[in-house]
Amino acid sequence: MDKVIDHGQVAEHNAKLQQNLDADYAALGSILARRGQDIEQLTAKAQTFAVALPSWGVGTGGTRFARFPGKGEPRDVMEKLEDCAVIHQLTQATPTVSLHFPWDKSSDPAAMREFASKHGLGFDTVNSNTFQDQANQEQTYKFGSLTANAKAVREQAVAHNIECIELGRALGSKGLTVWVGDGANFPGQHNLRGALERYLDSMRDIYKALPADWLMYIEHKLFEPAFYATTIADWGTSYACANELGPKAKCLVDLGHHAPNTNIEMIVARLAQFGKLGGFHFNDSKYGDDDLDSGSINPFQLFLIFNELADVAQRDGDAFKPSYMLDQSHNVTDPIESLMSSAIEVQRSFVQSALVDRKALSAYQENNDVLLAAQTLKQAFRTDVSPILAMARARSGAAIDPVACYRATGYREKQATLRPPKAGASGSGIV
Ligand code: PSV
Ligand code: MN
Ligand code: MN
Repeated sequence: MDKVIDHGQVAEHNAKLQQNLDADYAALGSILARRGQDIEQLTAKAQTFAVALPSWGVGTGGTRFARFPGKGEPRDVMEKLEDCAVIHQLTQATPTVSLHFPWDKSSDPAAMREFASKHGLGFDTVNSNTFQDQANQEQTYKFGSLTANAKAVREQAVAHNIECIELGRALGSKGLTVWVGDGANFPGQHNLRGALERYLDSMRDIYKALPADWLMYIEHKLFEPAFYATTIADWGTSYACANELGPKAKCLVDLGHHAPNTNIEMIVARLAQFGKLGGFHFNDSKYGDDDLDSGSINPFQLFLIFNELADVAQRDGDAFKPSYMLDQSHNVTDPIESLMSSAIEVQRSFVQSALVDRKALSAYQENNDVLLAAQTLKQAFRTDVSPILAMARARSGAAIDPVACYRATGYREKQATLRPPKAGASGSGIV
């Protein structure tokens, strides 16, 4: 398999760190053994973890005030794939890329497929974009897309989603994520119920175009860009719509799309209970849809979400396979470094959740032993599983310390000369 980073450089990096890692791994192994846990099983589990990369995340994002481009940013989808290949090579935790159309529309999908398969990458769900107007577009989305009053606007938005399915199909994707910013900025701007009726009619047309083995993911978001009433604002609306549409429609939880302090792990539990939990957009936030790096603000929340997922997995077994994707905007860091670190933070929560003694937890719950129930979770959360994650990477041929290894390769400096900036580079400042 082709590698973007020279394999020898990764091996050299790992050779320097292996001895210390072995010592840390042995120490953690004996702590876990005292708790009756087998470190080898946990490492094997860590090696199975995978989260998709957002193609738009490898470019520097921006806010509505400004975008401060980084050096050597990808200028087209092939260069985005190249950066994604680096992230996967150094972490072995990100084997798929989620594309966003029309940003990632390519005149040469065969070249995309070829590059991806040579580098061990696949294509995750595709995302449609009816929250922006594109050059030469006939109808404007200023007053909505799938919910617009004007039939011609709705038809254009539906046709775009169907085109996304076709584009994704040619690349081997198996799902379509639909997020619309549709809503109202003023009370009275539109009929609240009428907007949702039109949304459902549009979504029914898209649903009909789904291939048999595809899923449709409905992504809710509390607000922005609609500041008074967003049509698909919450998991309840998302759930109701997914139910109306049918079994191939599921709900997608983007962690940043809720009011501060919302109990997201409970939303996860509810959606899973009713068979509608489709997947996640991982990121972190302090105030709103901040799109900060996963685990950078509230790692305990991330852990509690994975604790719920571990509960579902125990109940439903292998049948339960939600889709995991990062959805972040990197404004002040090198996006490759942020995405590698974020994938590892999500993987960390996945492994920590496997440390929870589920039998003990159920017994404490049964006996109303609140303190020990809470401490059971805390003990797992407090355990530093870094040596497990590093060992999983070393054994999978990735880097023990991905950021250090990446910096040592000089990849970004090289790209800065190979990829001179292009005005209006793709990727979004809208997140
Ligand atoms: C909207 O805030 C969102 O989370 C949706 O997933 C979009 O597709 C993405 O960000 C990029 O704008
Ligand atoms: Mn999202
Ligand atoms: Mn978002």
